[in-house]
Amino acid sequence: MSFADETSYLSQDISEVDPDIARLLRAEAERQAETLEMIASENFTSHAVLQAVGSVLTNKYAEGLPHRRYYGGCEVVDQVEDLAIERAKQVFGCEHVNVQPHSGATANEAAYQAVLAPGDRVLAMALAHGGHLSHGLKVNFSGRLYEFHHYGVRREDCRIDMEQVARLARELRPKLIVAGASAYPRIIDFRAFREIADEVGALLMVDMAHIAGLVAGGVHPTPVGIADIVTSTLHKSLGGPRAGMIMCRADLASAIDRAVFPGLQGGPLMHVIAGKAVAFGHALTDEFHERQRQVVRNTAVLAEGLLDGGVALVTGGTDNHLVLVDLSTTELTGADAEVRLDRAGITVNKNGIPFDERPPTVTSGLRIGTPALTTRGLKEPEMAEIARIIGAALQPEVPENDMTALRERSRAVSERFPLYPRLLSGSAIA
Ligand code: DSN
Repeated sequence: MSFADETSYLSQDISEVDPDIARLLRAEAERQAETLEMIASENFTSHAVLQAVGSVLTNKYAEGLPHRRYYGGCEVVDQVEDLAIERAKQVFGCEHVNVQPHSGATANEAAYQAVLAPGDRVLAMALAHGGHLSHGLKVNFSGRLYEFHHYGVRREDCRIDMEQVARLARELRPKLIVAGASAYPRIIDFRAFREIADEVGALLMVDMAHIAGLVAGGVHPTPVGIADIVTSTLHKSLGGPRAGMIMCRADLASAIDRAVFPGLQGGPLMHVIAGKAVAFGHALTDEFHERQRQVVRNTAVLAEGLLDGGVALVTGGTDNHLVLVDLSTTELTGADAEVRLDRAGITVNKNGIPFDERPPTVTSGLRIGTPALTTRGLKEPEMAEIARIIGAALQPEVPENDMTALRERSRAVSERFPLYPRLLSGSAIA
């Protein structure tokens, strides 16, 4: 191939141009297919979304908003972004949406920038109790720029302590209250947050990244219409491309739009916005709604099976897409347990639990979610089998032979639900 031969350079397959990366793409597709993916914030996006994200739209600069761009040649991508916006509004019933944030963290950053000045006071859920690092962790931009204070969960039942939220809100008079979590297994009462925000004259923002799919599917109460601003990612329970979005009341629209661009980002990722449009299209289907109901049923069966197997759960169960395993009374740490399950063919992440005495790199918890496997087609019987595998893998001592047998059982489950067969049967991935 001559580099000067543009046609050849442009049209060559990745397996010819870059066999190293091609091999790694295939290896990752095989890893995803051959293991049981239970990281609560992950999902499998559709082939159609992968096609949109891998499209020529990656070539296009489109700074600005549809029909008000700073570049020529935007007539096609304007239609793509219009469709993403229209569909997002249909899915969530929001007054305004900006579909340009690259990620959940940048969506949050833009939302703060739209309504706060540096140093303003914010009340949000503590990361150690299930919040998120962009909700004011000291080493995160949010904790450095704004004066964050944190509420948490009650010691006795690990549910969000709404009395503490109200008390802190009255004492601190924050400009913004943030609700939303990355490791909380129960329904969040957005109306209760609204009442507190109204009482103290604060704005309410909900980061619904984890539960966006459940909200779109009608199996978790929506924060849209209750909160002033709702941020989200697309790639968690919603099952879209890796990216973020911001919804808000109509009167905050221009502040939000200006915070995203030019406040924070340059050119939007139009290929990803096309993937968002496809994902919102999926979310409007009956099949998607049924899948979200199945996510909740699957997690309930997983929780029941784990409890039956003697595995303790934070809050004693779940209402949503995840369970939080409590290892605080065992010798096994979250870090050990993550490795154990990895060896048993199940991918999860160690996670701090409320009032954890172990450091964040070790932890006393595991976060286990069902959205990815539900997308793959697994139902209650498979969840019951997975709960048995996890229960066996978390026993104090697991001989090597038993671990091998557990891995084979996981493999037997995954083999019955092929993942991306069209990709894996071809010579190239994507
Ligand atoms: N890292 C994500 C999660 O796993 O929940 C949150 O950004």
